[in-house]
Amino acid sequence: MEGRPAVDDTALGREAWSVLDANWTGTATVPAPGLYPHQWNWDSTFVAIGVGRRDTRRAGAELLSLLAGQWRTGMVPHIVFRATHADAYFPGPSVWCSQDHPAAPNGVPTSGLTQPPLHALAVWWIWRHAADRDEARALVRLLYPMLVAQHDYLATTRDLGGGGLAAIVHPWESGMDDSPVWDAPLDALASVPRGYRPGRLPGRPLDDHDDRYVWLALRYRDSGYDGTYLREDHPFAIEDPMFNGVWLASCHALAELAPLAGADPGPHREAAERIREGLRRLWSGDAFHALDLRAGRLSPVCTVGAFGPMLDPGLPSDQVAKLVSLLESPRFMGAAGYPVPSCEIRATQFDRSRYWRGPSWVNTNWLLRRAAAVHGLDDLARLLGICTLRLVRQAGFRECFDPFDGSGRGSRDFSWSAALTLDLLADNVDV
Ligand code: 9WN
Repeated sequence: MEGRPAVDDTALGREAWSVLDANWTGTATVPAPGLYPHQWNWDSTFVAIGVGRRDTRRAGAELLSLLAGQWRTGMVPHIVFRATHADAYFPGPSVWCSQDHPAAPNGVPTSGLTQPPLHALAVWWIWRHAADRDEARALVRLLYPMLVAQHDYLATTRDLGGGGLAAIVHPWESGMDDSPVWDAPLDALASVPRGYRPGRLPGRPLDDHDDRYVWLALRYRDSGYDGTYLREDHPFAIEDPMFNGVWLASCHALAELAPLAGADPGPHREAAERIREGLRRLWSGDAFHALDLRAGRLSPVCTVGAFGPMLDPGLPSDQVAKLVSLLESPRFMGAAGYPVPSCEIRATQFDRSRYWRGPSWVNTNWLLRRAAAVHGLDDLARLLGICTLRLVRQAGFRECFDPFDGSGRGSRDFSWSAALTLDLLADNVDV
């Protein structure tokens, strides 16, 4: 365990703000200095959720800067690059070649993939907590059409399975990049040449998968980021329960926001119903599992993604009960000193130190806390909040944490860990 004194709430909040200020580029917040020098999609959304508790304007600036990278298809890219640091991260702008695509924004280099659509939920969160309602209302009005375009893109171009869910076409789109859920679909890819990116990052997953990540991204790029190619030829297409659970929550949020923008909430409620119906295919009897559309089967591995659909307030109560019992069992929280492990502990793929294969993360804890609150599970929500604050108090704003002893893993001064700490502190979860 790294030495770090426990700090009181005021000091912890101050430390969180100083991390966020240090990671602020003037227009956006990078996830971590050094390792991730650009703007990432769901990272910035979590940042907006946290900073919005005190500063609506800065939360809005964060989201607007991300949405400056939105493609005319509605797709919100997973990375918006800073031209000044073009070569500081691989794969960078010269690999994605967004500038060659007619739907990409002019002068804003981006990746060609997306990440979990948490944005509408974040905007609703900012609205709900804003001190200055006029400012927040103006922000909602400005962002609403962009959010609608994003949701339309997911509902059309990404409904590859035809059942109302959005498919991810690359592990990076899940945000849980190295999850063991992607192992089998990656292994199933036909003969991927080696050497795209030898020795990408220390401590990252199976080397062979690095080549597969890049190969997959290049195949999509070389199709011209084409929706028909995705539907008919792309070899990786997965309906992920966390991605779709987040999307469903964002549909509910858009329904709440629509009247503020003078729009009809009805279509967002209908979209939420369609996703809820689609998620039924991902239910195995005790949890939600990712559905590999190419192999036609559910992933046998159970991860933190299994709980994503709990973000839906309309999830049937028997499914909620089963998910809570799984979450509290020794497969997840019950055997972890510092929940929630990103992969179930009894899985052969579980690894307490490797990204998304075991460590606990502040952002997924936040999502599960929200899911618990949505179902009135106040004790569970409180426990998740307390445990998360204990992690950052003891180990700092690390990227992720060992679920058994709470020691920090990955980058230091990680933005979403700092920002979501601010959100938890604002809720007084310790009290
Ligand atoms: C690829 C920035 C991102 C997070 C992801 C996390 C990691 C990138 C990487 O870092 O992904 O997008 O280099 O592996 O897995 O959740 O958004 O913090």
